[in-house]
Amino acid sequence: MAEGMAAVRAGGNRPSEKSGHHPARRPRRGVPPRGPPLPRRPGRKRPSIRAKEPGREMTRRRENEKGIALLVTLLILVLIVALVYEIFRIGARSAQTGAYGRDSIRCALLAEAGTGAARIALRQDARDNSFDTLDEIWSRPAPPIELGDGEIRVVVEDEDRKIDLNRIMLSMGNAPDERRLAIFRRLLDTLAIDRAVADAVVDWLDNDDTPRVGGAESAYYLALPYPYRAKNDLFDTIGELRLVRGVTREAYEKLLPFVTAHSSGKVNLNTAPKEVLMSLSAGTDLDEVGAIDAKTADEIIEYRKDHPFTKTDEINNVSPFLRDLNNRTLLFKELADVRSTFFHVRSEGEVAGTIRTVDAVGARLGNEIQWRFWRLE
Ligand SMILES: [Ca+2]
Ligand SMILES: [Ca+2]
Repeated sequence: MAEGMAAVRAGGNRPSEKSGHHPARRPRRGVPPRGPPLPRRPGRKRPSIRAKEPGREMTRRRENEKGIALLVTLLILVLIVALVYEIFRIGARSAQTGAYGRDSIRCALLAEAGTGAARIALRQDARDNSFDTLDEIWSRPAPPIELGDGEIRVVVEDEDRKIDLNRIMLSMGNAPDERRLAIFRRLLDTLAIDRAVADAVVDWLDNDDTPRVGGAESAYYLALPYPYRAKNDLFDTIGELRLVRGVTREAYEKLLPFVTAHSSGKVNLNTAPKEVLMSLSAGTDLDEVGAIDAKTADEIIEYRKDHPFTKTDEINNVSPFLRDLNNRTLLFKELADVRSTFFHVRSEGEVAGTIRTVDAVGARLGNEIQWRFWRLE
């Protein structure tokens, strides 16, 4: 404001100086110059009235000067009004920005508080039992938490209900685990997505630059309009899938509920959706004893509603086919579990229409939650 006033004063001084008759100033239009008259332009006569009536000329000059003074005053007024308006406008805008910033910080704090609530629920659940189902303190849909004029909305989902794309690669990073690759292929079949996506994912993960049949390495990605290299390493977030050849927006949205980049590597039989359960019977198991089809997956889902699995062998109770599959293969022992280790927490804080979200993945180890991924949106 002090600056504004200084500007007003400075702006006000300049025109008044102009109105003073400083000898060095250039003559302005309409203001007769002092000193000797300017040479006349050839062929142009001055009005004879000026020569004949010097008294009236003086009066006009004074009137002219008065008119200019009035103009200058008006100009100063316009300037002051413009400046006041500008100061008011900037003030109003910064007041708005301040309110937004304050709400934004409060929203972020609320969202963070939501992750704290999720952490407490997950720790409590670990004390309650050693299996994880869709009907527990962390997994039941939680109502919004009202806090003052703010609101927190938290959704917790275990990542172990999904297929871990990073586990497709063997630990040396140079070859896929064929059984896990077959599981992913089966998921692609179920979702009606081109199987070649599985080969492109393997190329994305493996540390060589030799493309598989149907896959893609840097040579392919570098020829794209916006070129980039194949990662040749594990996924940090599942969003990276969008960079992989063949993963269109449509394919990505289909895959999103069923794939993860952070899990124990074992699918939780208590929480896995139908599409994931149907993928589990891939690979050699398929040739030997048949596949978990849609009907068998439905039987598992129906059974676990009343009888949550407390150990994987309880799959034997669901149907003779599943007992046979379990006894003849190591499928459930090696690739399935009844508990979850990784949890995705999405916590929204809202104040007066402003929303901030924490998107996080935590690993529950014993009774503690370690955040492995954390993003404030
Ligand atoms: Ca539990
Ligand atoms: Ca590669």
